[in-house]
Amino acid sequence: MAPSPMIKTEVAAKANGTSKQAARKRFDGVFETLRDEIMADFTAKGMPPDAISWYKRNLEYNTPGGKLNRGLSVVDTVAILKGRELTEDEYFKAALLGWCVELLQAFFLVSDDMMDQSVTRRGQPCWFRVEGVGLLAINDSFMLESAIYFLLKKHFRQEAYYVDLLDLFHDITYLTEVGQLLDLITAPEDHVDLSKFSLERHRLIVVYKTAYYSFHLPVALAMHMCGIPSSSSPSSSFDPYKAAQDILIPLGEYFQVQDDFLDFAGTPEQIGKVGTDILDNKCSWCVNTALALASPEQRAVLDANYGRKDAEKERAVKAVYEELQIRERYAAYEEGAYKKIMGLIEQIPETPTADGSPVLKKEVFKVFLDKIYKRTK
Ligand code: GPP
Ligand code: MG
Ligand code: MG
Ligand code: MG
Repeated sequence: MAPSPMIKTEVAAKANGTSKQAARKRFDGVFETLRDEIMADFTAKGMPPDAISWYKRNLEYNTPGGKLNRGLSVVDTVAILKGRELTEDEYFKAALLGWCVELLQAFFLVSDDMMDQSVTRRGQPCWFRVEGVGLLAINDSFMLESAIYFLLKKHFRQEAYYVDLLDLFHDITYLTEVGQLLDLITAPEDHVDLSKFSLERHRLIVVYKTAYYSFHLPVALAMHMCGIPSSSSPSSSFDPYKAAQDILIPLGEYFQVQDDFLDFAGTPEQIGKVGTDILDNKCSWCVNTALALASPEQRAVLDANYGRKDAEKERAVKAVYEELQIRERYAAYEEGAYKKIMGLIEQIPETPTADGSPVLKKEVFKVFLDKIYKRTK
């Protein structure tokens, strides 16, 4: 059974808000340190002032300023796995890994905005649209990616798990690029072909394009930092990284389905933006669910109106969604996803290992799930 939503008093909610703000401020402070380290190394290479100010502006324009959920979740996961407050050094290292996830995301978003010909990102013009940037943004995105490996080398080169961190970033970058490919060939902006869409295609795109880097990466980084070995003992076949992935990928899928649903059903006050998935020909959970259920007449309406930059046509698509009861179907999906993921979490063994090495905890995943269950923004 899903729990009833937690009732928060106004005071508790406010205290929560304040501590969230404080956590973000501390995390932001680490970014400034890291940016200064990157710039000090760059300057020491004999770079001229125009190059220094360019790279600094690239880092500052594209890395902070988002919701920072991915980066902060590395810190939160390390704290849960350690089961105590972090030392200053542990906090810094966890936050550094968090910022590496944010740099990876910055690299993806700068280039994705060029591929998607997007206009704004995080309330400001996309980097490639900034006066004087243009196609140079391609190189800037590469430099954001390189900053990850500079920071990992500087701070983790001596650790036994350094190579695991490198493998993880490389593997997940590749998987995300695979997802981007699937996304781009399934739903080109300028050519609507709904026969390419399906719920299976949607799942594949979401898992590769979003779930690996947003959900699996932060937790796996935290697990490496806490010294969790890939197999708990030579006699055990349990692999905690595989177990974590088996929960985090469905969790990421569920998260993206929520995002797609809210793009259709959320009010601008709730989600802080106006949904554009129908206008933009997105391979969204909503259209795929509608396609799977539509009568020939409804299918014809979808074919004629989806992905056209026209508010009247968008309304026609939304009317089909309502006829097909997308809201009720989403509520049923959400209950099913919650139960399935809870079931997976319950299977995580927490028994101490013979050699005393740290183990995975159910709480890591429960915190994630509780954060997103029934979210409306
Ligand atoms: C954003 O998806 C794209 C990614 C998160 C991955 C990009 C990967 C690369 C290898 C470049 P989107 O375009 O659907 O979302 P948004 O609406 O935020 O642009
Ligand atoms: Mg995009
Ligand atoms: Mg895209
Ligand atoms: Mg969306």
